[in-house]
Amino acid sequence: MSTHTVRQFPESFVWGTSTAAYQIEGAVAEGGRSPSIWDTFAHTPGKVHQGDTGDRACEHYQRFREDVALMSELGVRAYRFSVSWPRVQPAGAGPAVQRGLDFYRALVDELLEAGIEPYLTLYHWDLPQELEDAGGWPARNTAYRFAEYARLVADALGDRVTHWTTLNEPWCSAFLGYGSGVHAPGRTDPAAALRAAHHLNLGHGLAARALSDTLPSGAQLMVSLNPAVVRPRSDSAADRDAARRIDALATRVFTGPILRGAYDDDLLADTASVTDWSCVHDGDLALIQHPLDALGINYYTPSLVSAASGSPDAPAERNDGHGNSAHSPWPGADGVAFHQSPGPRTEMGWTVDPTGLTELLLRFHREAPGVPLYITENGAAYEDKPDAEGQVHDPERIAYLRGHLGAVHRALTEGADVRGYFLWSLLDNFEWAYGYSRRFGAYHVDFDTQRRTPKSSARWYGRVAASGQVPEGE
Ligand code: GBH
Repeated sequence: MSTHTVRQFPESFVWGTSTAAYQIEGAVAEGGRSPSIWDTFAHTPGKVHQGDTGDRACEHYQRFREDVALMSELGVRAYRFSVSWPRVQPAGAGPAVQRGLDFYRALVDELLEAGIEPYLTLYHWDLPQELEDAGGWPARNTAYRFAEYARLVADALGDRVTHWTTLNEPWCSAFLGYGSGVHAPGRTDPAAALRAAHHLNLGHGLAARALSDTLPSGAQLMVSLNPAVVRPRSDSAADRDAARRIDALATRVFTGPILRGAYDDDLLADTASVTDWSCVHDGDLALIQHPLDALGINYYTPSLVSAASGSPDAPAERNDGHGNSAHSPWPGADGVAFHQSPGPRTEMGWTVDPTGLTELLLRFHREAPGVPLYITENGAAYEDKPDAEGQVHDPERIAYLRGHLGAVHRALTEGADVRGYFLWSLLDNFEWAYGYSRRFGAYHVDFDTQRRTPKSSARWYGRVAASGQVPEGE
């Protein structure tokens, strides 16, 4: 008999894993798929670590049955994946390509047969290149195109998918894509980044309406955000103001319109020198504030900020992974410096701090009353080298997961309505600008042989999913 304390999760709690199309599928020229902005970006020299691309990735397009079998072996009952827009609607307009829809129908059927509930995300950053050429997210038309695409997918899969997410982390699409340029399409125009943020919000609202019109009753509509946990470095008024600014630009620029139907006054004032917000038309905010059935939260690490003036840490020349970069992803917040939070770090350099996850869940329990919450991504990158026997031991990842699941449990006991947890990620995959150099998977992938090997964390997570219990230490 173990004497360890055990945290018991509700019977109905959903345990899953998460992926995204460009990060795992490969097969970029199969089935009539056209290039997305990530194909273009990854094939542009100097944009992605060592010139890595998603051309093959995990070959999930060919190996999806094997990957569903991995999930069965793991014992998880839910899978969050994204649909590749250029696979389904290559030009970003016009009719759907049947072969593209067929792939996702086959994937969904394979999941349902295995007793795994599909959680479908419509947009995880792979905009059809043709739409970028027409202006991308800074152009209003992209929001309308997104809603049209949402309707195509809902028409095709609405009879078998219950859980629908419009966007994944629109912050990254807007501010890393058009502000700092470290993500596709690699533009560095602060005003364009803010317009992109508004058009992503509008796209969410229009798509939410299209989904509500199309899907059968009982469907669940959500959006996944990466709200920041921003901590001021000191209690000074200047540092607290820096934290307020980043909270506005990271989180409230989305939750304001989506949850409350308004952009907050402090955000509008902070960004007034960058944009006049004339991209917000009459009626937009009412559309964006479409009722949500659930809110998805992605959490990895908190941010530590201070007022830049008099700070000993000069802003970094290049992106340093914390928010300091040559081109800032924070338009209108030039006076803010980012710092390394104290504590152990993952291979991304991100500080391990589970308390941030409890804070976020309790915050949205307050700010989105009555809206169930899911952690749609959480996880960690570690080195994960196979040993002589080919086994991958990753005790750090187990510790990370144990800590963060403890944080979820704490939020539950304090009243937050948290319904599920999706581990990022099922597989090691294409980690965006880091290419294949960072591994987040429960399964190790050898990118030469495509061999998948469960890490020790996979077995640990499988036991948690099967029992609904998180042991405090082992
Ligand atoms: C998620 O994004 C993605 O949804 C997923 O596809 C990805 O693989 C996973 O996490 C792991 O990275 O230095 O100012 O640029 C992560 C999102 C990571 C958001 C780091 C902001 C740093 C801010 N973020 N981040 S900055």
